[in-house]
Amino acid sequence: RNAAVRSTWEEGDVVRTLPKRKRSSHKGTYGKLLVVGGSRQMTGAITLTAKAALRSGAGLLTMAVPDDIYSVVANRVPEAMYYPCPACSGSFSGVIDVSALDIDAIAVGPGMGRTDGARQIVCALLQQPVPIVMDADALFFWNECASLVRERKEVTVVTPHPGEMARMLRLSIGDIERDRFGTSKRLATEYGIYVVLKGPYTIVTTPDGAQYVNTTGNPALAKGGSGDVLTGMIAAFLMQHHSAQEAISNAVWIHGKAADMLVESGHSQWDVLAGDLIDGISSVLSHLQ
Ligand code: NPW
Ligand code: AMP
Ligand code: MG
Repeated sequence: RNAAVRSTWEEGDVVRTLPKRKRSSHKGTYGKLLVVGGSRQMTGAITLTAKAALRSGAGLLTMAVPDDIYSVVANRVPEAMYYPCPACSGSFSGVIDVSALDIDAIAVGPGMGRTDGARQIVCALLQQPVPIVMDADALFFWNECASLVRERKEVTVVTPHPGEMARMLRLSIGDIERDRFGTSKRLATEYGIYVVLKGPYTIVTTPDGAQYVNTTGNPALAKGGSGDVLTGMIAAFLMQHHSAQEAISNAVWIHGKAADMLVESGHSQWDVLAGDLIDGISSVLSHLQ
């Protein structure tokens, strides 16, 4: 497949590319993920990201959250380990030193807030030599951290909704919606990154400009927290696939399919919660098995 490719990503592609769990494996086989985010105003987002990553097969997960929301978050995700950010009162401040942590990938941004400390942490994480998924408030700092992205050798994934994409490119939301393919391709090829432009028919664009359009999902996803779930799924899948494009496209497809299966089995498009999507991951994965 080359840079001219523009195609849909379908169930057959997911079945073909989703890695099997090996009999001779252990938790380290499936990757050690660090998720960074949360603030006093938004304790749920990073919880959703973490749970979605675990439901998507991540082997080990560490959550870095501000010190004073640690107990709330830790109560909700017993499977995670914690790196409470010291002296982070309410939101991130100062730099956390993650260089000593043994990690295979990073997801950063959900519920993080937009403080100066958050910006410093995003910039510091971009210098870690592991794949990174930037979402939500991490994207708010795009223009300040973008030069660091160019220097990265490992996979970088950004997952903007049209509002975030508009801010990143200093365009209007209308400009993005009128040219979803063109604006995605420009960002992906200019920085050598994977761009996931969300919305109905989410587009995944690779650093060489190939584009894959998702075919699942419905307006049940139009509710706070849906994107935070997707971030955890993408990060977990990056650690378990050889191809970043396949990892990202599979996560996006399964995320949409979870919403589709929920509305086909007892839920309506009104009542689905982001947390239900996490349970929905189980239904999709067992359906694919
Ligand atoms: P409008 O005004 O709604 O029409 P922001 P965010 C626009 C956390 N969360 N198509 C939107 O337009 C996140 O993780 C925490 C077009 C507005 O202009 C982040 O950390 C939760 N336009 C933080 O909140 C649950 C669209 O973009 C702007 C669009 C802020 O994230 C909720 C808003 O973007 C949430 O996930 C679309 N599809 N979508 C929790 N439980 O802890 C959005 N816009 O200001 O970057 O804010 O996405 O709300
Ligand atoms: P966020 O705005 O970051 O919470 O992300 C929203 C998620 O829900 C993304 O994965 C979107 O693609 C998805 N989504 C939102 N609205 C719709 C819709 N009307 N149809 C399909 N997917 C949607
Ligand atoms: Mg979001």
